[in-house]
Amino acid sequence: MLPPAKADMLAHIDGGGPAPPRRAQAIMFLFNHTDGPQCLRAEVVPPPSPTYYKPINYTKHTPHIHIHSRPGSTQEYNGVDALLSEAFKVLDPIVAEVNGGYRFNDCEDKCLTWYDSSPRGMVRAERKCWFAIQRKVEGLYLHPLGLEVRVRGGVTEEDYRFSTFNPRTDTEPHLPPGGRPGPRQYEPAGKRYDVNGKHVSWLLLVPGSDCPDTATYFDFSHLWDGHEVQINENSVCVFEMDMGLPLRRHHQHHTRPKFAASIKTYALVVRSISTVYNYDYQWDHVFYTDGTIEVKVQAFGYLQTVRYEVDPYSYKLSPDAAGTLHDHVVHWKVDLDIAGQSNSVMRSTIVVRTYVWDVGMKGIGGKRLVRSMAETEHNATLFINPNTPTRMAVVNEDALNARGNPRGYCIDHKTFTYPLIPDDAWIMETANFMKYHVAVTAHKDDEPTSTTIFDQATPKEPVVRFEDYIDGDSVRRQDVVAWVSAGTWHIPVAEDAPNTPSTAHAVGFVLRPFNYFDEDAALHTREVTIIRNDFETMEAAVVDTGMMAPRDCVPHAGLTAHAAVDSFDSPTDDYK
Ligand SMILES: [Cu+2]
Repeated sequence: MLPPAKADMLAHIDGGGPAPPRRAQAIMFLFNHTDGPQCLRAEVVPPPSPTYYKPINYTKHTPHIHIHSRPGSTQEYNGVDALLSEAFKVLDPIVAEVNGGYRFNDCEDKCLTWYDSSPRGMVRAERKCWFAIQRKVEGLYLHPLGLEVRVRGGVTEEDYRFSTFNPRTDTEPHLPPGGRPGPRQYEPAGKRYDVNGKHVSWLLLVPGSDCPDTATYFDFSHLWDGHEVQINENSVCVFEMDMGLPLRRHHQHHTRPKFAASIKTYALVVRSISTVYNYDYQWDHVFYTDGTIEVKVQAFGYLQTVRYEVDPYSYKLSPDAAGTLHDHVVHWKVDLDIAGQSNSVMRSTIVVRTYVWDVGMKGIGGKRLVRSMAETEHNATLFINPNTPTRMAVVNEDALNARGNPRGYCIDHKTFTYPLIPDDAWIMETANFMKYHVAVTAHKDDEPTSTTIFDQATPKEPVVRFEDYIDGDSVRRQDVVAWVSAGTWHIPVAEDAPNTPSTAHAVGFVLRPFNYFDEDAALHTREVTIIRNDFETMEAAVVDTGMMAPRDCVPHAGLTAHAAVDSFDSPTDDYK
């Protein structure tokens, strides 16, 4: 799909105009093009049975993409396999001798295999790449052979168990009493969101392990590395979730009027998981009832390891393998339209001012806010610095909330990293987005993405350098786009085998209402529980908020509203 121009889309969604025609994009690998071999991005017209194409040229992208920038394909992998097979006719006897009989050719149950790596070159006319040789066992990513093969004594079959998911049986299992199953989520009165085609609506103010049992699944289709449409079934899921903590709460118990109030945190989650060779990335978009949108990616899967050599580079996490130090940095394009498209970038920085009366008194000074609007793309960037805490928000200066402040949404990082490598390192030619925790640019349909699929093949000569988008356009009362990078440093340890734990490897940010509403938007749901104490009778009562009572099938375990009422103090009111 080639998305329509933003103006055409808004004319349809907001203006009631005709739906923009569906557009299709094809990426063609033209080995014998008259202008030289190349990858050509083109709009193919008319869908669904196109008869001609129009090349797509983005202003800041290089117009000619070399054929060597194409991603790998099954056909090419078959070629690599054949080449390696040829090479191992010589290598197999040596390798088998030092690796317990594992060989590439004629191997039966002790086979070697290889996996792909990136980049496939450095510059555009280059295509050469390392392929790591592994033992072909479950969890092969933890079984590097290493380029310099060392004899370190035999490796027995049992030693391969560490890289599998098989439950360990040689120690006492950690079982709950009676082997009881864990808590399950259920929807006592059915689903509260509607799915209509690709449009999901939730609240409107009126099977499995990847996603909860109650989720709704969508398929994803693509046309890559083949001539038939490939359908990835159930690859995106939508579900509503009880986050298990209050969104807001207070219990006023020691003064009149006594009350307890709490808003439940329900969230609608849109989730997809992509497995890229050894790693699995879970992409979550979490929508909360107070208008907050959480965006996060969690990493799971097998580490790409190297042969363990010496200490300073890594920790050892298997008999042979070292977990290599690496970063996970993700870049998002966030197109916020706050009360229309005329938006600005507002910075709120906390500064400490020392007052006259603080001198000589070890005063802590007073915290103040310094607010400013960015004029151009050059000063609409955010580099997170704990010494100058700053919230950056996209706001509409001409749309004020009831308190007189510009309505906006701020970008709140959950995690962030710094590149650590020098600015002129080769990877920074394509990954320079890592430097900017936020960069806001004027919206252009001509600037669709910050990298392209070709750039991992030619990192020194990428099709697009993200920094070129930051070229001085005005971002004051403009349609703007926020580019957000969030990452984490991964220091692999023993517990990363066999699999990287998701609990520590989440990266992301939160889009939070920043004076966008006049008050907490969650109060406009009915998910509020309020228990008030009547002054005269001193009886506690649950206020009816109009929500349907839980169905009978709800187990009466945990703290129900009735249990909360019982927990109220006795009628004796000690406080005046
Ligand atoms: Cu990692």
